[in-house]
Amino acid sequence: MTENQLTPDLRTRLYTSMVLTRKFEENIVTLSQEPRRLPGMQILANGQEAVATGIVSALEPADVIISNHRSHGHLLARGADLNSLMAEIMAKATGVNGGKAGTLHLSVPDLNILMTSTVVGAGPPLAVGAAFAQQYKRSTDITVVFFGDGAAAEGSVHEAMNLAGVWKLPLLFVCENNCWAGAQRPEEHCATPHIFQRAEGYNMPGRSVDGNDVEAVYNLGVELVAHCRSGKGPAFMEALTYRMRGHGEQDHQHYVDPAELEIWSARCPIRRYRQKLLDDNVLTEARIRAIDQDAETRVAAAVAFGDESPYSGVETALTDVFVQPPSA
Ligand SMILES: Cc1ncc(C[n+]2csc(CCOP(=O)(O)OP(=O)(O)O)c2C)c(N)n1
Repeated sequence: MTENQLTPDLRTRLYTSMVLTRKFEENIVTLSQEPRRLPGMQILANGQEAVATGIVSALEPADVIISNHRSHGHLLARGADLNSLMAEIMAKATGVNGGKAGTLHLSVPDLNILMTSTVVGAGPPLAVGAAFAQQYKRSTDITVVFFGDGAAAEGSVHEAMNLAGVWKLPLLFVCENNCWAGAQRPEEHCATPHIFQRAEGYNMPGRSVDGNDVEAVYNLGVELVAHCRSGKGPAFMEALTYRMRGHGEQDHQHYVDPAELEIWSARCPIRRYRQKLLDDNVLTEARIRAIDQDAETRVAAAVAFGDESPYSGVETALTDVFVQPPSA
């Protein structure tokens, strides 16, 4: 059951989840700088951990998650296994998708993470399908879909919002407005500075939140998830946050004003929350060090697991690619 009260235990879990994501991705930064360690492009959500942790913590395990290319935090907050996630990013056979998805198309069906996709704007229409299935089966589960401010300008997202509004689907749209879409600012592709206001046009509640404040995200998440679960239809959240690294690790973000980065660095969701938990006497410095160290140890073990695992063989190239249709 999702807790409505921010108990010390829940607050500790929110902190732990964000730290784990940060450490996991910091290791990916290191690996991506070493020759031939990681195949392909690495896209990280450094600075956006509070959105993933806050929303996913407000869900029930049976709720469906659909995400985009910046997905590690969503998966880790849901409890994805670190070893098989790291192995997947390394394209190893022991990866959660047998090494074939890599970081950009991860899925963990056992945890109801149906898919993540780097096709910008692809998630919301598929989330409409997942939420329609939930409604059709009269289940109380909901679907949440994560996408960026750039994706919010895609026609597919508007169509998905419209259909979800027409059919009153149990679907929470979460737009992570991280102030960038590649090298484009929201004002270059969005006609409004307030993406959440579009929700009104599709007959659903739309709210915005400080996406670097994990408790604010969690509290609004609980409220909007309850709305979706109650049968009243979809809801929309715009989480205002910032992409602290380049679009991908190959992007050295020369186009970003260092002063702006500094302002957002001071708003680091993890540093802010650590201080809050210390001020509120929820955690001690020693306990924080232990949590941080435990995350580091777990991530190091995941890297070792990935290193020791074999690459998937060419003979597996066509397995798990096509679904066998059920026989008539
Ligand atoms: C349909 C499509 N168009 C363009 C791209 C290239 N592309 C990849 S990520 C990206 C930016 C997406 O920005 P946003 O939705 O704000 O998410 P963010 O990367 O900021 O998390 C673009 C244009 C793509 N992958 N798919």
